[in-house]
Formats: sequence, C-alpha cells, structure tokens
Amino acid sequence: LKIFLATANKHKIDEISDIFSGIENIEILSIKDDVEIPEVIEDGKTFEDNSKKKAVEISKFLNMITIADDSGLCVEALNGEPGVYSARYSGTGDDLKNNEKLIENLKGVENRKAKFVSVITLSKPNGETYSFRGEIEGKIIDTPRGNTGFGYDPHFYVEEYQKTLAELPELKNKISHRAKALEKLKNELKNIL
Ligand code: ITT
Repeated sequence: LKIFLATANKHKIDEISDIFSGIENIEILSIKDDVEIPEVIEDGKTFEDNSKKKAVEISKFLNMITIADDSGLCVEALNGEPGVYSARYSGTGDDLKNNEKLIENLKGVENRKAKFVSVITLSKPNGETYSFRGEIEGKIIDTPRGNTGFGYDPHFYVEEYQKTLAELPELKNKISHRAKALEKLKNELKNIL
C-alpha cells in the first residue's frame, strides 16, 4: 500500500520516513519521488486545523491515502508563540532568522519553558481523517548547540539528556513530538486502513 507524505519540508520527509520505516506492506512516497503537489494555504488557528487541511487537500488531489504533519514551537513566556506561525516567525522561511527572532523576544525573560507540538493527520481520498498529537518539553537556550535536525532544534534543550535536539541525532526520532504522534498513528494503522 502506498501512502503519500504531504510536506514540502525535506527534513520532515527524512524524519517521518525514518520513523515510519519497516512497516510491512507500506511504501511512503513524497515530493522526493517527483510527485508534484499544489501548495496548501495554512490559514488554520490550530495545528489540528492545518494538519487536516494539508492531508485532506492533497489526498483528494492525488486520490491517495495521505499523511501530513503540522508542527511548531510553543513558548510559555510568549503565550504559546510562535505556535502555528513557527515556519515563518521572522517573516521568512529562514531557520537562522527565525531563531534570532526567538532569542531576541526572550531577552531578559527568565521562564524558558517550551514545547514542540506535532499533529499528524492521515486522510483517505473520501475526506475521512485521523489525527494524532505528540509533544516534547524543553527549554530555550540563547546559544545554539549542535548541528543536526532543523528549525529551532539547536535552541531546544532537553533536560533529561542535557542536550539540545540538534545534539541528539540518534535519539530525536525516538523522543520527538513527531515521533510520538507517528507512534500513535502506527498503533492505529491496521484499524484505520
Ligand atoms: P510543510 O507545511 O510543507 O509540512 P513546513 O516546514 O512549512 O512544511 P509547518 O507549517 O508545520 O511545516 O511548520 C513547522 C515549523 O515548526 C518548522 O518550519 C520549524 O520552524 C518548526 N519545527 C517543527 N518541528 C520541528 C523540529 O522537529 N525541530 C525544529 N523545528 C521544528
């Protein structure tokens, strides 16, 4: 069975393919397989809304079972920002600029508590959807550490491992928000399909 992974973010494709590997009879396809997909406007107010929208629109377009991830960083002292606006927080899609803006906005702020959220939605071509949420807690550090992963990873410090997600290449796909959401989907996959 082929499942399409609807994302334009190559880092997500790598992570999700890795987490989802080794499931019998399932083959993951993405834009890396030269499938062209239209852009989906992410105008939802929640991760759930945007995740569903991406999965449903692409599933209908391709007439294929499709999964999508909508994710982001929620910082407690910033009232949950950047949240659903994480990808373009600085007004650009540039990770370094987004990180700069985050650290700027946290200047002098003591409370550094944050979480990553991922909502994974599987949609069937008839529009039936199944959504799963995963979260990981951490704190934002000013000086970036590590060079793996993407996005805000170098600033996201995980207390339990005393490292940022960008310093945990082996572990990230076991402990991340995305891994947790996908784990829930995996457990339900037989019932859903
Ligand atoms: P698609 O919509 O095409 O999937 P995108 O990158 O625009 O790609 P989102 O709208 O879901 O995806 O935005 C997610 C942003 O949240 C991402 O660009 C990062 O800035 C941040 N983010 C999400 N997961 C992350 C992770 O595991 N590590 C670091 N940053 C992450």
